[in-house]
Amino acid sequence: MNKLLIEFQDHLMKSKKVVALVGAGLLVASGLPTFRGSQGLWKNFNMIDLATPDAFYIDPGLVWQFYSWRRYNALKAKPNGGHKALAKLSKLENLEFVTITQNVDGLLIRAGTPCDKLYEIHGSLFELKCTSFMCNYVDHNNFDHPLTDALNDTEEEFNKPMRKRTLTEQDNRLNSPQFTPVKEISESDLPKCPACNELLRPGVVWFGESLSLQLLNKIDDFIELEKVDLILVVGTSGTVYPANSFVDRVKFKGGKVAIFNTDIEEDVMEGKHENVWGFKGDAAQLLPIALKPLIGEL
Ligand code: BV8
Ligand code: ZN
Repeated sequence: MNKLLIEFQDHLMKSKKVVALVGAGLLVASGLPTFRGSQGLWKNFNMIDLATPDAFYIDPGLVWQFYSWRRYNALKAKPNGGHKALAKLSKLENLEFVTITQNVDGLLIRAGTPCDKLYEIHGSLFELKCTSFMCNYVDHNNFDHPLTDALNDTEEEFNKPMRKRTLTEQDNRLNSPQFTPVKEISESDLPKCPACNELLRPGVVWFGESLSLQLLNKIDDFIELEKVDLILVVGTSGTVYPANSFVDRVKFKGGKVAIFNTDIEEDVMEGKHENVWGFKGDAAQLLPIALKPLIGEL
């Protein structure tokens, strides 16, 4: 077991207050894509271009097909070892621990994380809310698929798998995965509010939208009132604000940082950053090992 891991586990055992900041890297082992890097695409669209109010305003049918595909795949996905390790940590009596997740797929809840220990700061794919300013209809746990007939066959990003036949060279060239073209869906065929019949939207926070102030206040209290001894930074590129600001705030108040990521800077790996550990690899594999002294076997 390497020296840095033992050092980390020593600190973990002595910690009274821990927070985790989770990103899309934790989803990879469950078969869900990250936002950046090669997987940040859906059909030929950049995911972060679709996760905006403008995209929804301009073409709600396109954005609903994207979210219908996300909902379907998140429902099909299973929590992995990383989700289960964090869920187990959040159930320990003698440790104050909360998870801040940027992910919207609900896998941490399905892994057993108590709701009062989980801050889903970017919302949830399974929350639907009305777009009308005059209406406050929200459906918090909607797992229906498809949400409307027009949104069926949004399960696959590519064409249905071709029937099996020996592929010639020519076929291969022709057979690069073709996107099922995005359908034109009129607003009347999209999910509607049962209270006022206006258009429903996914209950996620889009780029340019503010996060729930209530959640931000809870996170502020957790980080500011009493010192956090350790922040676990799991599978996040740290590009999105304000999520990325929590790490510096914990560090600023004397907390230590443990990064679990397939992509870690060399000098962090070599322990050259004071109070920062870097563990390179799949978070789904690393977390059960790193947290074992507290959570035991999964
Ligand atoms: C706000 C929900 C203010 C939707 C998401 C210019 C500069 C700086 C900031 C800004 C700017 N312009 C705009 C901003 C602010 C903007 C922002 O930060 N933009 C970024 C792109 C620059 N932020 C906002 O708009 C936020 N709101 O600031 O409001 C305001 C105040 C008042 C009034 C109005 C406005 C709202 C941001 C929320 C956006 N919504 N998701 C949806 O999911 O569809 S964010 C989206 O990206 C996902 O939630 C995702 O989780 C998140 C962050 O990405 P990561 O989780 O880090 O994932 P990523 O793919 O980036 O990285 C994966 C990582 O995992 C990598 O590091 C990789 O190495 C690693 N990895 C891969 N495999 C593994 C692994 N690690 C471990 N194991 C593996 N197997
Ligand atoms: Zn409504």
